[in-house]
Parts: sequence; C-alpha cells; structure tokens
Amino acid sequence: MAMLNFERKYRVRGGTLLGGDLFDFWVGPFYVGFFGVTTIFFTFLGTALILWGASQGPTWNVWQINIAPPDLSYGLRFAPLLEGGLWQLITVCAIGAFGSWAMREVEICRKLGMGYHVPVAFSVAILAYVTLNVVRPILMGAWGHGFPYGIYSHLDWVSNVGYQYLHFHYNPAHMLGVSFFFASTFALSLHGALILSSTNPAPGHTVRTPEHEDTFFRDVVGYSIGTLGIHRLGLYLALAAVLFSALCIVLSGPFWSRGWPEWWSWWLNMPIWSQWPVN
Ligand code: UQ2
Repeated sequence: MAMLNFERKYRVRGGTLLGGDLFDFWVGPFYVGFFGVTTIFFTFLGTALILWGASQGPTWNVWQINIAPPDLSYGLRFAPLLEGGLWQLITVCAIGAFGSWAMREVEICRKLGMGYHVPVAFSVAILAYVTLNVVRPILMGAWGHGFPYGIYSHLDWVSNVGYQYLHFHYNPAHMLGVSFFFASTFALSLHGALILSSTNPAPGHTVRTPEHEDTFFRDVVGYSIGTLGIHRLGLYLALAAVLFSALCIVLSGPFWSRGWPEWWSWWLNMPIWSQWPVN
C-alpha cells in the first residue's frame, strides 16, 4: 500500500462530531464513525423497503419497477404502505443515508485538517433531491408531487411535469441550469484533455509542467485560468448547475403555475414597445 506511511501519521483518533471514541475506528480501508453506522442503517433499511415494495408490485423487470408517492388526495398526511407510505419511508431513509454520508465526510475532513469543500459540494446535490421530494411537495400541499422511485417512472415524471408548464425550456432558471451543465462538461473536457496531453508526451519526451499547460492556453485563447483556478471554476460551474436546477423546479408550481412561455410576456408588455410607432 503506497500510502501506508502517510496513513500511519493521519489515521488517528479525534475529529468526531458524535459518539466520541466509540465508533472512531476503521474497517479495512473504510472509516466508520457514528455516521458510518447510520449510513449503513438507512441504506440497508431503504434498500430492503425498495425490494419489498418491488415484491408487492406487478413486475421484476428492473426498468419497470416503480414505487410511487401517495395520491394527491392524501395531501401531506401519512399514507398506507402500499398507497405511497413505502415511498414516504424510503424518502426518509434516503435523506438519512445521504445526510449521514455528508456528515461522515465532515468527520474525515476534520481528521485530515482539510477544508469542507467536498461535503459542502455533496450537500448541494442532497439539496437538489430534497427540493424535488420534500420542499416542493410541501409548498404544493401534497407528497404526491414528489417523483416516483423507478427507472422509467421517474423519466415519465420529468416529461409530464415539463409538459404541465407547456415548454420547460422557456423557464429562465432551467436555461441557466442547462447552460451551467454544458459549461461543466466543456470545462472538464478542456481540463481532462490538457492534463492527459501534458502527462502523455510523445515517446522519448519528459512529462510537461503546468507552465506548459498555461502556455498552451495563452497561445490558443490568450488566457490561462491556472491549475488551482480550473478546479475553482469546475466546482463553481457544477454547484451553479445544481443550484439553478433546484431553483427552476421549485419555481414551477409554488411560484409560477402557468406555462413558462407565458412568463416572458413581461418582456412583450414592456411600456417601451407601446411607444413604438408601428401603424
Ligand atoms: C487552464 C489551466 C488548466 C486547465 C484548463 C485551462 C493551467 C491545468 C482547462 C484553460 C481554461 C480556461 C481558459 C477557462 C475556460 C472557461 C470556461 C468557462 C470553460 O488555463 O491552467 O489547469 O485545466
């Protein structure tokens, strides 16, 4: 194990937020901690509930298995297990598992004396899930507005909710989310290609340095964002993509219930156009 000397120095007790020394140990390469135990608990329980729900359904076809949220008529109440109650329990387990995993990341960051960038970034992904299945359903008054747990069924949900607002691509927050996702893939492809090109020179040549990488982009576009900068940009683009995605769906319904194309009538209705001498 190449990192063994490093690990002997840093694999030490302390840094835990809950449980003190009780769960402060490793199983093989994996840190456990209080939140490792809760992660395992929620993951196993949630997975078991999904499997049991599937066993009560009409199919074992993995594409077609579906565990749906309660009917809208249940509002924000608890539903019977096979009427959406399972979906509610699975949602609790999912949030418990995701949250436990984020807190376990925090404890590992504290042990290593690192910044909290990784758990903060992961929390933004959790926020997107919570926005879809908790925040928006509560704002709209029914758990039935959450998305169903199933491969095809959740795709159908996305399509149906999109058409409910006539044309989701006219949602301005959706436009920004999509643009940030595209920019993320563009930045990652630039970065991945640059790193591979400088670390895999022609046969017989030495590996190139970051100065070569800077020079390549200065020669091509007149600017290099730098080795630290590209990772700041990547994190920014990724978080912005997820945050605008969460915004675009929480706006739809709770704050805008008509078609998204209609939203742009603020532009068509600007007083300046009525001043224009058309006739
Ligand atoms: C860079 C740099 C890197 C990189 C990349 C660039 C040495 C190894 C990819 C180039 C990035 C630029 C010009 C910004 C692009 C902007 C957007 C919005 C995609 O300069 O420094 O580090 O990997």
